[in-house]
Amino acid sequence: MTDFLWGAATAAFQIEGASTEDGREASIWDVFCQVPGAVANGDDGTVATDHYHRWEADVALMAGLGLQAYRFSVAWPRVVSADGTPNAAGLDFYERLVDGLLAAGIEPWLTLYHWDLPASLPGGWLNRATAERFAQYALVVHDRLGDRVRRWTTLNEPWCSSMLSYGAGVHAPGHADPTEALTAAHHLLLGHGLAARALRDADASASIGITLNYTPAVPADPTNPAYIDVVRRVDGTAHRLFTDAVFGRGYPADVVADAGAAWPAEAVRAGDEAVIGAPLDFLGVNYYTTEMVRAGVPAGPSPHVTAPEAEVVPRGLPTTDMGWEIDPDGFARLLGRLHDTWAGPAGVPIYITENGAACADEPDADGFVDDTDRIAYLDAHLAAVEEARGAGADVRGYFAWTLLDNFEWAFGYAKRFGIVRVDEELRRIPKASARWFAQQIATGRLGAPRS
Ligand code: GBH
Repeated sequence: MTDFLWGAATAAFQIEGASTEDGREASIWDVFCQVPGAVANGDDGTVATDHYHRWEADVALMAGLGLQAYRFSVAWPRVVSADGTPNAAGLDFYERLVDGLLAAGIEPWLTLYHWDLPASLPGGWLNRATAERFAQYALVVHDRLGDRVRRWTTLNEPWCSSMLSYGAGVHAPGHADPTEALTAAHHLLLGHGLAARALRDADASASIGITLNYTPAVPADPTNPAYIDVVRRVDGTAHRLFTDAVFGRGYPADVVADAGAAWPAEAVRAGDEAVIGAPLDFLGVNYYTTEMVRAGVPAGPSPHVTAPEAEVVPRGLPTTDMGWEIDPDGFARLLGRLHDTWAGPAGVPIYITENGAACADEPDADGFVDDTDRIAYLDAHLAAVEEARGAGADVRGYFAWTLLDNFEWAFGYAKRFGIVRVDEELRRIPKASARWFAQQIATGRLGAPRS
């Protein structure tokens, strides 16, 4: 298949390590990892997979798998200092990486923000100035790499860096306040719009996108109006708030109304929504699962700031090692919806920028993991992509999450999403899924047709 791009994805904080080297400053995740109880086992990102030192071997590994593209993120605190000056040594690292990828025939897909905000920025995403700093940072990276990197993603999953970070308190910086969550969401989206515009002005031929995460909700009882309404509100803040905004439609009126007094009316200034709706060249989609929900009783801080009573009802579907239910049909339906509602009308193609599974990997005596469960997950979800394409969705590529076992945020190193195992000595050992994925790429086959 010639019109389909195959790759794997990672994120800086999850793999790089070298957290104080070559002038890298602290990110909010370095700080959060120090909070007792914030991250499983007290894990942190100081070493991670040591990709900062092993990038060359990692690029060779990617080439061996036949990856056509590699999605990685730049660590903002590595390349811009607290006073705003570019850090040449940090930029050198990404230049080496990009040059190495290009030499190996692998297209670099660069994400500017995958959650590792410089800890020095006052107020973090609660401060409007951070959106402006983000656009300046985008230009610093573009100045160095714009002649070689054609694919630019502003943000990874702003829902997570607002709702999980400022609403539910489970991601850095660990706040739990609905207004803060919505304020952070607005400033993230404003940063996206400002950076997209700055990159476009600097480079008319750059391809610019954003990656959003989607966890479709379905009602536990489709005849219960209260459940249908809770699904509408979950979908409102999790999906429509972000997708409508980046496709130039402004914030959905029902979400603003549902937020009520929690809506950050002062933060949202005249003209902001137009900035956020800057034209896009692609939509990145991250998908892992769907959730059946009902209206329950609010129990502590919720990422669903306009639906705190949303309660997940297990359907009895098989789950991954995260406890997330496996639902490839939900993926096919989601892609149809995204194409029909947003991407298609805007003439914007979709790329799957993350999809994958955490599995309870059991290495054999040689350290090899025969992860048939991960293969089954990837196969079923690739088949869902094929199905959605057959139904007309313009999906042009798929990045497996993730290349290497890595730092899984609040779960530390306890959860393994890699198609390549990273052992205690940080050795890379391709799992059965890596071999399988390499075969899929070689044959260009998306997946077995499903009955
Ligand atoms: C992505 O986040 C991240 O981009 C990536 O860095 C991360 O390693 C990867 O996924 C795996 O987690 O949370 O139980 O309510 C995905 C975040 C996952 C958030 C699914 C919503 C719904 C189930 N999303 N989750 S739950």
